[in-house]
Amino acid sequence: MENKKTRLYSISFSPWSEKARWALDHHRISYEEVEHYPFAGELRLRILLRKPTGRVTVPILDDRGALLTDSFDIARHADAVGAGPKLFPAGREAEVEAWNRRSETTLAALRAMMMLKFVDDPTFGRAALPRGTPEAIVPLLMPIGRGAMQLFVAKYRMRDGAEAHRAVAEEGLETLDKALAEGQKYLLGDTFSYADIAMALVLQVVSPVDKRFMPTGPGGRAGWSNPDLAERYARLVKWRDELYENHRRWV
Ligand SMILES: N[C@@H](CCC(=O)N[C@@H](CS)C(=O)NCC(=O)O)C(=O)O
Repeated sequence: MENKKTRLYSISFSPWSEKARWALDHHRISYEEVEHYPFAGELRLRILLRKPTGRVTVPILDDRGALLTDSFDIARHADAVGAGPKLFPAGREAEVEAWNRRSETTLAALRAMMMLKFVDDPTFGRAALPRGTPEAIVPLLMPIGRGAMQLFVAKYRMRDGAEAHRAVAEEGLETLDKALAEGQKYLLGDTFSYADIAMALVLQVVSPVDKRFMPTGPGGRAGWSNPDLAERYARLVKWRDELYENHRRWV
């Protein structure tokens, strides 16, 4: 009688959603994707999670009633129920988890830098408006778009320690750069793992991956790129591109 589908609530262009999607696709797990719209979609998530207050985020996996509310938990679940080679190789779970923590802090810092740039620079004021908003009404809607971005900045407390974001981002990228210094393909050395997925997605906010693999978010490539970091860590961007070519071909 259980014929509910597995559903992934996600944002098509969000690195966190892509981490979960990649793990699910790696294991050939079939699921239906439900696009989440920040703010507009929040009530639906609160009802799904029965969580009236506190922060709710995507990705969320609803595997026929079992709810997983973090990309890392979704990846672990995919590894447990899926068919592909393990993304959390036996005995190396702690290493993968440490890389995921690094991914979270680095990504949060890079996202905060990007959002603060959007909020403070009027040329990105339209980034929060839906694609296809008619040009004629863009000027009228700009203040609403800007207001939405300010709420987003507040939700994730991005102004807290605003000066520290860059240092945190650089530290994360530097650690990744050192770990790959010998030119190895994978963070665990010999095998592709969730550590690679988690750290590859950090680079989405340094230099977005080719749009064959995932769409670039509002603000476009210019908004999502960080030219000086992309230049300094060009080797990492290349590493990420190769990972996509070799391990994300069936999207
Ligand atoms: N630790 C969480 C973080 C997820 C997260 O920050 N999600 C953001 C991605 S932009 C989100 O849901 N934003 C939409 C919103 O806040 O409505 C995970 O890995 O799943």
